[in-house]
Amino acid sequence: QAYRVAILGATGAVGAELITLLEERNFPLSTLKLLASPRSAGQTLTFKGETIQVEEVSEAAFQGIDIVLASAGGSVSKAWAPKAVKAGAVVVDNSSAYRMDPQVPLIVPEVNPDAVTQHQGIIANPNCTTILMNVVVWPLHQLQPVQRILAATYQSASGAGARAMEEVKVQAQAILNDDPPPTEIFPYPLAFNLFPHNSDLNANGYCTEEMKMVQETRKIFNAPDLRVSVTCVRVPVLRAHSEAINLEFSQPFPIEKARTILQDSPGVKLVEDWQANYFPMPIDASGQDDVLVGRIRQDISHANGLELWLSGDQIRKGAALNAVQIAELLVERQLLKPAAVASA
Ligand code: 2RA
Repeated sequence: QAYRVAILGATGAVGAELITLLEERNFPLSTLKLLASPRSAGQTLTFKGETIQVEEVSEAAFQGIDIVLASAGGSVSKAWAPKAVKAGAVVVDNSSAYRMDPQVPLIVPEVNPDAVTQHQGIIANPNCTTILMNVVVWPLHQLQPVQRILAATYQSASGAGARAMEEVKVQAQAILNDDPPPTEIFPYPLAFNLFPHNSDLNANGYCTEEMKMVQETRKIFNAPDLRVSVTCVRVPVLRAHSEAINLEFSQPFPIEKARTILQDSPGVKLVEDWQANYFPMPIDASGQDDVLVGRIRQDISHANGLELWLSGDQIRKGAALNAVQIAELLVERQLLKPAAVASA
């Protein structure tokens, strides 16, 4: 069987990766519709050698579509996802609009694939940093439940979109020319600099990006009381996020056991060469499906603590690949007709 697929937000960085992945993974589709805002409509993109014109999103555009892969921001998803569901499609939404809605499954296929059966038309793709962390922590959590997670992120420009990636290059060139770096997308120069993630600050002092990692991990792990604390930082890397993670268990977690588990875990690649001091780096993670993890070591400050370091492609596993894997789950489990139509 082949499905009729639409990508909403086709002209963005994640949209481009969705097109690549549908082609690369030979997703069983009969038609691919590319949708975007009026500003981007009319552009042409290529899928399997065929030129497709990007259409303006509209209610009519969802007629006859089975799956919508949406990556056009929260307000676009809020406006259009219910309409797509009403038209009979299942929406895999990459925005934060529905992630914490109790009616909406939030899925990392390596962690909680069975949640897909609960969908009522919309399935949420978690935040990039959550996905990367969850793929690595979950297999360890299966052996010994983690009690507390402390993380710091090193987030690349790609997390803010294609224009942000371009901005860093322009800033770098300007600085090398002794000119002031332009700032349009980012609030401050990112080239040769870094800054705490500039998402909205909450009353507790954490920014929204940090709270996403806390709340989404609890939902995905089905561990509402899990203690998680995160500091998110934007760094002048073009693509692929990195994270330093400290895990606290209720008893010591043998390092060799952690290595063996991670070596055998889906979606994870162990990258450790202690002699060469070679560990995961964003340039190696870019373009890869697996999250690279390494530098696994005993926390010298806590007998039950483990330290690890990861790099993962934010556009791929942190967004587009995870969404396509969810769509593949829907196909495998024959769940493409929504159990109930979400209200508009
Ligand atoms: C970032 N993609 O890196 C994320 C936003 N949630 O900023």
